[in-house]
Amino acid sequence: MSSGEQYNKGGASHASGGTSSSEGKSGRSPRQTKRGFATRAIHACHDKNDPYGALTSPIYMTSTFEFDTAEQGAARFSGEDSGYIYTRLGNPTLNELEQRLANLEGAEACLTVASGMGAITSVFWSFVEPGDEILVDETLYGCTFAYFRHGLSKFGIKVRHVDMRDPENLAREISDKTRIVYFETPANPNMRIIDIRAISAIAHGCGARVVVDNTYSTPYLQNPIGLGADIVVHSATKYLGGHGDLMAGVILSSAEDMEQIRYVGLKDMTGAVLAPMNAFLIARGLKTLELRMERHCDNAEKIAALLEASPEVSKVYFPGLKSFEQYELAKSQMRRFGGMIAFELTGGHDAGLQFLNGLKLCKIAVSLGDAETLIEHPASMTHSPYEPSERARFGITEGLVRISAGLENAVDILADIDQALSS
Ligand code: 4LM
Repeated sequence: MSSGEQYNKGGASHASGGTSSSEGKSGRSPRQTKRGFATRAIHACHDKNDPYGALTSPIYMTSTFEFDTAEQGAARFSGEDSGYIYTRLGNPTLNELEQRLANLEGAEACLTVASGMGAITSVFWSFVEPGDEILVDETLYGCTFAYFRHGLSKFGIKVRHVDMRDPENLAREISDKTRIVYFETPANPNMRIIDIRAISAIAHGCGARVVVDNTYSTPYLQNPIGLGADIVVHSATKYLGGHGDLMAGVILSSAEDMEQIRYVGLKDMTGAVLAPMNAFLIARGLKTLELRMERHCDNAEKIAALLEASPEVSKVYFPGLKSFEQYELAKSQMRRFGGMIAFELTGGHDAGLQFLNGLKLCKIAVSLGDAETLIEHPASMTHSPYEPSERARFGITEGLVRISAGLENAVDILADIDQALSS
């Protein structure tokens, strides 16, 4: 990490919109301790060693690295020489991005991988063994749920679901067999908020690691490690890439845990290595992350207000609404409320599908965090890996519609949603 670029250990308060706290008080910045989020997302950990002084770091499109001598090759394998060996173990393009992401998320170490699922599976294969137990929240992205329910459980790992909205539920269920406590906050698709501080305190009391999927918030809105979590994962396919043109995942943790995740989870177990071209595209996406997140948040707030006022809508799930039952908790750990909204129509499931088919501008598509507003029906799409009875039990209703607010002009998104609702 380059000098002056310190870890951010804060929670919701980190993103100062480009000013450090000292700057805020004095109006000047004589001795800035931590640069603003956008500045770090553009500059942090830039590798200045390019022979031509390229402002944008080159893409190292190479799978392997040449050794000067056989002895040097052996020394790299034994760890005596820290140079590169093979891109599955490390690559300069990935390395620069990883250092920048660690800076933004307030972590000691980062690993970029081929997809969000690659990130989640690389973490679990690093730390669980047959006979272990993991406790996971009830509401998860559908394929994450499928990995736990149908994947890990086949290998003798006990997976139990706990409604983590109430930390007392975790306190009742956790035991010394629990290796990992896992959740998303806000959770996909129904926006449940989990108290990162409270859950981490309980899990650590029993020696379990806390893994948080921070995809919905990005490091701009929420920093789980600063709130007590041990490991953060992201689907960088979403806001971090930001343009709907790549698949990628990110893992952040202590340097010690990352040794295990990189050299066991990624190297030997999943092989889910990120392509250098995609690392370059994520680094490009990061330069506008703050700008984009502000716009996603603005648009989502306007969409949520429109939905809340609509007679066709029976319930809106958006943590930025005062009527949202976990509004205060969301405010205490997120800087703003993000770009994701879920809602139910009074007409239920059929009205939901009719609404989707009535859209003219917004796209009917899964995924999230793109420039385009994306709208989908979780029960039949992203959350179809849940059995209908599991969806009912875990609060993923059949009529739920999910919106990823895009970057278009709000007036156009609102007009499209309004006409689709009245149709
Ligand atoms: C979707 N989501 O919801 P990759 N974690 C979270 C996610 O939402 C996703 C992943 C991990 C959606 C994909 C179709 C909270 C994905 C998995 O898709 O493997 O990069 O991320 O629409």
